[in-house]
Amino acid sequence: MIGDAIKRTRERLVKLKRQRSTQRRQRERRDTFNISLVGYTNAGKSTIFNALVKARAYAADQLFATLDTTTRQLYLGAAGRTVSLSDTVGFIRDLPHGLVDAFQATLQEAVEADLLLHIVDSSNFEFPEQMAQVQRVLQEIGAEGIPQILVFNKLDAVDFDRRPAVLEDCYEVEGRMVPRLFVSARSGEGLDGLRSTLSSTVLAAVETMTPDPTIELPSELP
Ligand SMILES: Nc1nc2c(ncn2[C@@H]2O[C@H](COP(=O)(O)OP(=O)(O)O)[C@@H](O)[C@H]2O)c(=O)[nH]1
Ligand SMILES: [Mg+2]
Repeated sequence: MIGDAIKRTRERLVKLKRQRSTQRRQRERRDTFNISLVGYTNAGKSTIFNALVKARAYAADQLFATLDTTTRQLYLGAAGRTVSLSDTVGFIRDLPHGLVDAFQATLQEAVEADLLLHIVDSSNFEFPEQMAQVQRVLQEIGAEGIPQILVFNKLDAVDFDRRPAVLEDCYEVEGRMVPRLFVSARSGEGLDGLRSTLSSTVLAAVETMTPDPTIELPSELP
Protein backbone atom coordinates (compact mmCIF):
# COMPACT_ATOMS: atom_id res chain seq x y z
CA MET A 1 0.00 0.00 0.00
CA ILE A 2 2.82 2.35 0.90
CA GLY A 3 4.53 1.52 -2.39
CA ASP A 4 1.31 2.42 -4.22
CA ALA A 5 1.01 5.72 -2.38
CA ILE A 6 4.60 6.61 -3.25
CA LYS A 7 3.98 5.81 -6.89
CA ARG A 8 0.82 7.94 -7.00
CA THR A 9 2.55 10.84 -5.28
CA ARG A 10 5.46 10.62 -7.72
CA GLU A 11 3.04 10.73 -10.64
CA ARG A 12 1.29 13.76 -9.16
CA LEU A 13 4.65 15.49 -8.76
CA VAL A 14 5.56 14.89 -12.38
CA LYS A 15 2.20 16.30 -13.47
CA LEU A 16 2.59 19.34 -11.22
CA LYS A 17 6.07 19.96 -12.53
CA ARG A 18 4.80 19.89 -16.08
CA GLN A 19 1.98 22.31 -15.25
CA ARG A 20 4.44 24.63 -13.55
CA SER A 21 6.75 24.75 -16.53
CA THR A 22 3.85 25.37 -18.91
CA GLN A 23 2.66 28.23 -16.73
CA ARG A 24 6.17 29.65 -16.50
CA ARG A 25 6.49 29.56 -20.28
CA GLN A 26 3.16 31.36 -20.65
CA ARG A 27 4.28 34.02 -18.16
CA GLU A 28 7.56 34.47 -19.99
CA ARG A 29 5.72 34.86 -23.28
CA ARG A 30 3.55 37.59 -21.79
CA ASP A 31 6.55 39.50 -20.46
CA THR A 32 8.64 39.45 -23.62
CA PHE A 33 8.14 40.87 -27.07
CA ASN A 34 7.47 37.93 -29.38
CA ILE A 35 8.38 37.97 -33.04
CA SER A 36 7.36 35.14 -35.37
CA LEU A 37 8.77 34.45 -38.80
CA VAL A 38 6.01 33.51 -41.21
CA GLY A 39 6.04 32.97 -44.95
CA TYR A 40 5.63 30.56 -47.78
CA THR A 41 7.67 27.37 -47.68
CA ASN A 42 11.22 27.83 -49.00
CA ALA A 43 11.12 31.63 -48.69
CA GLY A 44 14.15 31.46 -46.39
CA LYS A 45 12.61 31.73 -42.91
CA SER A 46 15.02 29.30 -41.25
CA THR A 47 18.02 30.86 -42.99
CA ILE A 48 17.05 34.33 -41.78
CA PHE A 49 16.31 32.95 -38.32
CA ASN A 50 19.80 31.44 -38.22
CA ALA A 51 21.43 34.59 -39.51
CA LEU A 52 19.68 36.69 -36.85
CA VAL A 53 20.28 34.45 -33.85
CA LYS A 54 23.31 32.60 -35.21
CA ALA A 55 21.70 29.34 -34.19
CA ARG A 56 21.53 26.30 -36.36
CA ALA A 57 17.92 25.55 -37.19
CA TYR A 58 17.79 23.20 -40.14
CA ALA A 59 17.65 25.05 -43.47
CA ALA A 60 17.05 22.85 -46.47
CA ASP A 61 15.51 22.84 -49.91
CA GLN A 62 12.70 20.54 -48.96
CA LEU A 63 9.16 20.84 -47.73
CA PHE A 64 8.61 20.83 -43.99
CA ALA A 65 12.26 20.60 -43.01
CA THR A 66 11.22 21.97 -39.64
CA LEU A 67 7.94 20.79 -38.19
CA ASP A 68 8.17 22.19 -34.72
CA THR A 69 8.74 25.77 -33.73
CA THR A 70 12.19 26.88 -32.73
CA THR A 71 12.37 29.86 -30.42
CA ARG A 72 15.54 31.75 -29.49
CA GLN A 73 16.30 34.91 -27.60
CA LEU A 74 17.51 37.71 -29.85
CA TYR A 75 19.40 40.64 -28.36
CA LEU A 76 18.73 43.92 -30.14
CA GLY A 77 21.60 46.17 -29.15
CA ALA A 78 20.07 49.37 -30.54
CA ALA A 79 16.93 48.78 -28.48
CA GLY A 80 18.82 47.53 -25.42
CA ARG A 81 16.34 44.67 -25.26
CA THR A 82 16.05 40.97 -25.76
CA VAL A 83 13.10 39.71 -27.75
CA SER A 84 12.04 36.19 -28.53
CA LEU A 85 12.18 35.06 -32.14
CA SER A 86 10.27 32.01 -33.42
CA ASP A 87 10.86 30.17 -36.65
CA THR A 88 7.77 28.47 -38.05
CA VAL A 89 6.95 26.05 -40.82
CA GLY A 90 5.90 27.30 -44.21
CA PHE A 91 2.33 28.35 -44.68
CA ILE A 92 1.44 26.07 -47.51
CA ARG A 93 -2.14 25.21 -48.37
CA ASP A 94 -3.64 21.73 -48.57
CA LEU A 95 -1.57 20.20 -45.83
CA PRO A 96 -0.90 16.48 -46.21
CA HIS A 97 -3.20 14.52 -43.94
CA GLY A 98 -1.62 13.86 -40.55
CA LEU A 99 0.56 16.95 -40.60
CA VAL A 100 -2.22 19.27 -39.51
CA ASP A 101 -1.73 18.58 -35.80
CA ALA A 102 1.99 19.23 -36.03
CA PHE A 103 1.28 22.53 -37.73
CA GLN A 104 -1.21 23.60 -35.10
CA ALA A 105 1.47 24.32 -32.50
CA THR A 106 3.56 26.40 -34.84
CA LEU A 107 0.55 28.34 -36.09
CA GLN A 108 -0.34 29.04 -32.47
CA GLU A 109 3.04 30.78 -32.04
CA ALA A 110 2.14 33.06 -34.93
CA VAL A 111 -1.21 33.99 -33.38
CA GLU A 112 0.45 34.93 -30.10
CA ALA A 113 3.19 37.07 -31.68
CA ASP A 114 3.48 40.82 -31.19
CA LEU A 115 5.06 41.21 -34.61
CA LEU A 116 5.21 39.04 -37.72
CA LEU A 117 8.18 39.02 -40.06
CA HIS A 118 6.60 37.95 -43.32
CA ILE A 119 9.44 36.44 -45.35
CA VAL A 120 8.99 36.50 -49.13
CA ASP A 121 11.15 34.88 -51.84
CA SER A 122 11.55 37.94 -54.02
CA SER A 123 13.41 35.95 -56.69
CA ASN A 124 10.34 33.78 -57.27
CA PHE A 125 8.00 35.16 -59.95
CA GLU A 126 5.05 33.68 -58.09
CA PHE A 127 5.70 35.71 -54.94
CA PRO A 128 2.40 37.67 -55.14
CA GLU A 129 0.34 34.45 -55.09
CA GLN A 130 2.53 33.04 -52.31
CA MET A 131 2.04 36.18 -50.25
CA ALA A 132 -1.72 35.98 -50.80
CA GLN A 133 -1.73 32.37 -49.60
CA VAL A 134 0.17 33.32 -46.45
CA GLN A 135 -2.29 36.15 -45.83
CA ARG A 136 -5.18 33.70 -46.21
CA VAL A 137 -3.69 31.34 -43.64
CA LEU A 138 -3.03 34.25 -41.27
CA GLN A 139 -6.67 35.20 -41.62
CA GLU A 140 -7.81 31.64 -40.94
CA ILE A 141 -5.87 31.47 -37.69
CA GLY A 142 -6.90 34.98 -36.62
CA ALA A 143 -3.47 36.57 -37.00
CA GLU A 144 -4.32 39.05 -39.77
CA GLY A 145 -4.38 41.98 -37.35
CA ILE A 146 -0.84 41.48 -36.02
CA PRO A 147 1.60 44.13 -37.31
CA GLN A 148 3.86 42.87 -40.09
CA ILE A 149 7.18 43.72 -41.61
CA LEU A 150 7.75 42.35 -45.10
CA VAL A 151 11.20 40.88 -45.62
CA PHE A 152 11.86 40.37 -49.33
CA ASN A 153 14.63 37.78 -49.21
CA LYS A 154 16.99 36.27 -51.83
CA LEU A 155 17.98 39.67 -53.19
CA ASP A 156 21.20 38.02 -54.44
CA ALA A 157 19.11 35.83 -56.76
CA VAL A 158 17.11 38.71 -58.29
CA ASP A 159 18.21 39.59 -61.86
CA PHE A 160 20.26 42.74 -62.05
CA ASP A 161 17.67 44.61 -64.15
CA ARG A 162 14.92 43.69 -61.66
CA ARG A 163 16.90 44.84 -58.65
CA PRO A 164 14.99 47.45 -56.60
CA ALA A 165 16.44 50.98 -56.51
CA VAL A 166 15.81 51.34 -52.77
CA LEU A 167 16.07 48.53 -50.24
CA GLU A 168 13.55 49.95 -47.77
CA ASP A 169 10.07 51.11 -48.69
CA CYS A 170 6.40 50.27 -48.11
CA TYR A 171 4.32 47.73 -49.97
CA GLU A 172 0.56 47.38 -50.09
CA VAL A 173 -0.89 44.23 -48.55
CA GLU A 174 -4.68 44.04 -48.67
CA GLY A 175 -5.13 47.79 -48.55
CA ARG A 176 -2.55 48.30 -45.80
CA MET A 177 0.86 49.87 -46.35
CA VAL A 178 3.38 47.54 -44.76
CA PRO A 179 7.07 48.35 -44.21
CA ARG A 180 9.26 46.34 -46.57
CA LEU A 181 12.96 45.53 -46.58
CA PHE A 182 15.02 43.70 -49.18
CA VAL A 183 17.64 41.34 -47.79
CA SER A 184 19.77 38.39 -48.74
CA ALA A 185 20.10 35.90 -45.95
CA ARG A 186 22.75 34.19 -48.06
CA SER A 187 25.07 37.17 -48.65
CA GLY A 188 24.06 39.04 -45.52
CA GLU A 189 23.05 42.14 -47.46
CA GLY A 190 20.35 44.17 -45.70
CA LEU A 191 20.49 42.19 -42.44
CA ASP A 192 21.87 45.14 -40.47
CA GLY A 193 18.97 47.20 -41.81
CA LEU A 194 16.58 44.47 -40.68
CA ARG A 195 18.11 44.46 -37.18
CA SER A 196 17.78 48.23 -36.82
CA THR A 197 14.19 48.20 -38.15
CA LEU A 198 13.40 45.51 -35.58
CA SER A 199 14.98 47.59 -32.83
CA SER A 200 12.97 50.72 -33.63
CA THR A 201 9.74 48.75 -34.12
CA VAL A 202 10.18 46.98 -30.79
CA LEU A 203 11.00 50.22 -28.98
CA ALA A 204 7.95 51.98 -30.42
CA ALA A 205 5.67 49.06 -29.59
CA VAL A 206 7.00 48.60 -26.07
CA GLU A 207 6.51 52.31 -25.34
CA THR A 208 2.82 52.09 -26.12
CA MET A 209 2.50 48.79 -24.21
CA THR A 210 4.04 49.96 -20.94
CA PRO A 211 1.44 51.47 -18.60
CA ASP A 212 2.02 55.07 -17.57
CA PRO A 213 3.42 54.95 -14.00
CA THR A 214 2.23 58.52 -13.29
CA ILE A 215 -1.40 57.46 -13.41
CA GLU A 216 -2.45 56.56 -9.89
CA LEU A 217 -4.95 53.83 -9.41
CA PRO A 218 -7.48 54.25 -6.60
CA SER A 219 -6.26 52.26 -3.61
CA GLU A 220 -9.74 51.48 -2.39
CA LEU A 221 -12.97 50.65 -4.10
CA PRO A 222 -15.87 52.85 -3.02
N1 LIG B 1 19.95 32.54 -53.18
C1 LIG B 1 19.47 32.55 -51.94
N2 LIG B 1 18.99 31.42 -51.39
C2 LIG B 1 18.51 31.48 -50.12
C3 LIG B 1 18.49 32.67 -49.38
N3 LIG B 1 17.94 32.41 -48.17
C4 LIG B 1 17.63 31.10 -48.18
N4 LIG B 1 17.98 30.51 -49.34
C5 LIG B 1 17.82 29.10 -49.73
O1 LIG B 1 16.44 28.79 -49.88
C6 LIG B 1 16.17 27.45 -49.44
C7 LIG B 1 15.08 27.45 -48.39
O2 LIG B 1 15.55 28.10 -47.22
P1 LIG B 1 14.88 27.85 -45.79
O3 LIG B 1 15.51 28.81 -44.86
O4 LIG B 1 14.94 26.41 -45.43
O5 LIG B 1 13.38 28.26 -46.12
P2 LIG B 1 12.05 28.12 -45.18
O6 LIG B 1 11.28 26.98 -45.73
O7 LIG B 1 11.29 29.41 -45.39
O8 LIG B 1 12.51 27.94 -43.77
C8 LIG B 1 17.52 26.91 -48.94
O9 LIG B 1 18.10 26.17 -49.96
C9 LIG B 1 18.32 28.16 -48.64
O10 LIG B 1 19.70 27.95 -48.74
C10 LIG B 1 19.02 33.87 -49.99
O11 LIG B 1 19.07 34.97 -49.44
N5 LIG B 1 19.49 33.74 -51.27
MG1 LIG C 1 12.17 26.45 -42.38
